[in-house]
Formats: sequence, C-alpha cells, structure tokens
Amino acid sequence: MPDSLSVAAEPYTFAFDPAQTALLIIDMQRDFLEPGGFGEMLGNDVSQLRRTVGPNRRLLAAWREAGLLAIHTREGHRPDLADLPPAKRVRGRSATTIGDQGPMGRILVRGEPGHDIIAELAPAPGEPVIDKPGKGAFWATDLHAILQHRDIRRLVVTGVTTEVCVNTTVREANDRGYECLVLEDCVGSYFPEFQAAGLAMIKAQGGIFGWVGHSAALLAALAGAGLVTQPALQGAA
Ligand code: C5J
Repeated sequence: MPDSLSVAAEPYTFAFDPAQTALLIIDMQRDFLEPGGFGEMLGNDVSQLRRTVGPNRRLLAAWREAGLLAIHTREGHRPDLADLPPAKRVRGRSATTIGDQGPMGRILVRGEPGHDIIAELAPAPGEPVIDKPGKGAFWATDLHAILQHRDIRRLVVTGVTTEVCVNTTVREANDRGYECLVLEDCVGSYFPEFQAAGLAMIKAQGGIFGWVGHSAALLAALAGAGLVTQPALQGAA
C-alpha cells in the first residue's frame, strides 16, 4: 500500500496515506433519500439527494476493493426518545415530528425502516455504523475512539445533507485534528443554494474546515496506485 496519494482538490491538493484515511458516509438513510420518506413528506425534492447515490456506490465499491476503512452514520433516537432534546423535537413547529409515525415507521427512531441506510449503500459486515442523536457524528458517539484506535488521521466525507450533518461533522472533525476531504458529487442538499454555500464554507480561507474535491479524482488516484481495478470503477453506477 503506498503511504501517500494525491487528489486534486480545492483550495489545494489533498495528500493522504490510505491506511490512515477512512471514508465516512453520513446519514444516507431511507427517510432522507427515498420517495415517500419523511424528507419528501416535508415537501423536499429528494432528487437533489438521490443524485449522490451512484457516485457513492462507485466510491464505496472502490474503497472496499482497496481494503480501506468505511464507516456509516445514521441520525436517530432511542425508541423511548430519552436522548431527544425537547428543543429538537419542537423546533420545526411541524405537525409531524421526530418520534411520530411517519411514512416509513416512527420518524428518526432507531430500528424503524425509515432509519435504515438505503439498500444501495448497505454497510458490509465489519464496517462500523455510528448511531448519532445529533447532527455531528462525533457528539455523543464513539466515532472518535474508533478512529483513534485505527490510527485514522484523515476522512473522506460524503452523504447528506451538505449544510447540516456533513458540515457539522466536518467542523467537529476539524476541531479534533482530522483533515477532511468532502466530495461534491457525493454530498447533497435539498436546496441547491445551500449545497453551494455548504461547500464554499469548507474550502474558504485556505481550507478553514477542509478540502472539496470530486470522486473522479479520488478514484483515479486509487486506480493509479493499483489499489482498484478499472472494472470496479465502471460498475455499480
Ligand atoms: C442531516 C438533517 N442528516 N438535515 N439531517 O443532515 O436534519
């Protein structure tokens, strides 16, 4: 395994040791992404998120072939809602909120169908799944400990939504000393203007929170190093 790969990114090249880098896929859950889920029930255009599924599938397949660590997260709460801050429950002033019955079971409750990761990106055996009660993947979870135990220093971050859970997680990671590359084609927002702003804020001021790149560049770097085969890059679209 090469100890350094380079990926074209903004504000400048992202260099990483693959053995010390994890792919962190944020909240690719049915309730956020699937037609008929909670996100669509709220009036959101889920196609804005679904365009990330193909790029994430290709990347995850390549990452696995390269033998690198992939971690998945899910936003959700205990069935008794004991870990749900009352403020989070009522803030949207929506008639239907977290814990209520939604189109795919109780909304954002662990164990319910809508809380599951979409089938296309189902975690493989051995890939850690982080259940998080907040927007950030570090708060109230064991993610930092898992990364430390595996000597992970860098994160390739994908998932949804760009301006909420992806941005919050990248900021938390930055404060803990991790370097993050966010892949623009693999992250999504219901709102195009927030997608653009969410990415701009990460790479601003010389990369104040991290780097922004494209999965094609990362896949090319993995292929160039002989870590993945060309067929793997073309499959799983
Ligand atoms: C995530 C949200 N995953 N938008 N949650 O971004 O509430």
